Amino acid sequence: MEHLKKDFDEVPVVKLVFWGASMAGKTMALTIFKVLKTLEDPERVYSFLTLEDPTKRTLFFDRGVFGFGYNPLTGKDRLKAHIYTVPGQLRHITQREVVTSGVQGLIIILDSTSAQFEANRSALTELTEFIDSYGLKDVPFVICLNKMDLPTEVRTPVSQISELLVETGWSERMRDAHSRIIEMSCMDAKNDLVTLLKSDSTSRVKADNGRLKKESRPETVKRVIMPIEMILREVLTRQIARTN
Ligand SMILES: Nc1nc2c(ncn2[C@@H]2O[C@H](COP(=O)(O)OP(=O)(O)O)[C@@H](O)[C@H]2O)c(=O)[nH]1
Ligand SMILES: [Mg+2]
Repeated sequence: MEHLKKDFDEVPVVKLVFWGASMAGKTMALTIFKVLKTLEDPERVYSFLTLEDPTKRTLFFDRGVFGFGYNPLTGKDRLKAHIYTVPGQLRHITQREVVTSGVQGLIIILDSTSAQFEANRSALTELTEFIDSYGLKDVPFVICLNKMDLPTEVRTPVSQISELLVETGWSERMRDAHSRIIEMSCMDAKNDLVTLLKSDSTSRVKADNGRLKKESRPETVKRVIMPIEMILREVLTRQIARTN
C-alpha cells in the first residue's frame, strides 16, 4: 500500500469508501457515524456533505471528513478520514470510478431485502472489476449486511448471502480468519440514537462538558460504526508494519 497522503496540516489522510447497491443504506450508515461523532467529539467533524436527487438517491457522492487521535500539544489530529459513499444506481458508474480512485479501505453494504438480491450481485461484481482494473486488490474491506430489522419473510437468508459471496469470489478474498459478515440495521441504530437523545436521563449519557459518553453508545450504533473503526485500524496497522 502507498504511504498515506498528508493534508495541508501535515496530517495523514485515509480515504474510505462505502460501496453497495442503490438504497442499501450507505448514506444512512455514514450519517449515523457523523451524528455520533458530532455528539461525542464535535470539533473533529470537519465537513459533511450529502448530495441527493429528489427521490433521495445519492446524486454524486456523500463525503464526511473526521479527525481521530487529537493531540492537544500539537493541536493536530493523528489521522483524518475522508469517508465517501458511491452513488449506487447503475447509470452512475463513472462517478463510482472517480470516487473509488485512491481508496484505502472499502466498506461494502449489502441490502438484506430479498428484492435487492440481484442488485447486491451487480454491486459485488462491479467492485471486483474495479479492483482488477485499478490494482486495488490489497485494499482492506469489510462486508456488512444491512436492514436486519426487517421481518425474515422479506429478507434474503444470511446463508444465501454467503453463497453469493462465494459465487462472486468475495469469500475467497476474505482470507483473514477474523473477517465475517457484519449484520446490522441502520434503522435500529437511528431509532436508538433518537431515543437516547430524548431520554430525560441525559446526565447519565452525557459528560459534564455536554458530550455523549462513549459508554452510552447503543449496541445497534456500535454495530453500524464498527466497520469504519475496523477498517481504519487495519489501514493503520498496515502503515505501521510498512514503516517498521
Ligand atoms: N428497514 C430499514 N431501512 C433502511 C435501513 N437502512 C437504510 N434504510 C432505508 O433504505 C433507504 C435507502 O437508504 P440510503 O442510506 O439512502 O441508501 P444508499 O442509497 O445506499 O445511500 C432509505 O429509505 C432508508 O431509510 C435499515 O437498516 N433498515
Ligand atoms: Mg446514498
